Amino acid sequence: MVTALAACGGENGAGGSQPDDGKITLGFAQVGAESGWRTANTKSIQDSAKAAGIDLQFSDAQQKQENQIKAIRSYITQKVDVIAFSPVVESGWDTVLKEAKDAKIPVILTDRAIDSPDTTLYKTFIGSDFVLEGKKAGEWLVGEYQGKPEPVNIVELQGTTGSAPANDRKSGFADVIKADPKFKIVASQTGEFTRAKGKEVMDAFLKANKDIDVLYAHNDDMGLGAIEAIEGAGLKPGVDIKIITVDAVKDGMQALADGKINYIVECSPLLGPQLMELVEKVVAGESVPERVLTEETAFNQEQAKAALPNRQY
Ligand code: GYE
Repeated sequence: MVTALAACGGENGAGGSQPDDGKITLGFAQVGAESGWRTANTKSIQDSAKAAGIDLQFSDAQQKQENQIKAIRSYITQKVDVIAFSPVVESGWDTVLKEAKDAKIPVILTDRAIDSPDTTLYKTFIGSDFVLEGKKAGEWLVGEYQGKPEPVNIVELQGTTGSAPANDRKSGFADVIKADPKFKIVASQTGEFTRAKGKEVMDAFLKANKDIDVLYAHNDDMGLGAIEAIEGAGLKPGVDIKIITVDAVKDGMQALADGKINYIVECSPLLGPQLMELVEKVVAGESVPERVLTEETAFNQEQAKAALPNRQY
């Protein structure tokens, strides 16, 4: 419940003044609807805004930074109380975020980080540790091939070029597997976090590389697209080619339980409730931590079977 009173009477979002009507307006600039993760994330944000009595202005940028910048500018013009967004790429946000700062509208980064050294441009960042996710993927692989000296040929489907999860999942994974030269990334390309592109790029990987042992996909959707390509080439996903993905959305977990994926590192999209708490605190002028981390785990095939019946997304 928002307990703001008209008596506070301040200007919108000056980082401590309550909106005049007692109802907080949040402008949220979403990346798009590229994956199952994103759909679950959007639902979580919409549901929890409703539950918290927050007026949500929502926009979908269709994976384009220019659209996100336009949406943020329109939230500034509308004088919303708080702006939150999930930056499609890491770079290029300083100008628009300075505009928000000048308008005294607090900004919360949600899900993905930006690379600006100026941390006064936003109040807090809530989301996962993507480097750690990449490391978990690498550690599973190292364990899986322990005691086997033969070369392991890996293909990698990267997320959206320039996005925090693509950069970090790549580097975390690379950091762990570099300890043993038998692990070789023979091809690595973006599949834009979508099923369609995951399939298309995996098709090309299969044509260009005779001997692929492992696929590492930066999300479930690209992995699921790649499974279609692998089956189309007459190979058995999960057996002829081992598959590691990130997210753990239902469709991914089902493929894991069915033996078509071998390991999934979880990345929770359910950021809505925590985001709304942060929004309320920021509007009330309370201090918030600079970084809010999401708690996550990872699943093998047996664990996926056990977790599936209660999976929310
Ligand atoms: O892993 C992917 C989505 O930013 C964590 O974006 C998110 C990623 C997620 O499209 O499926």
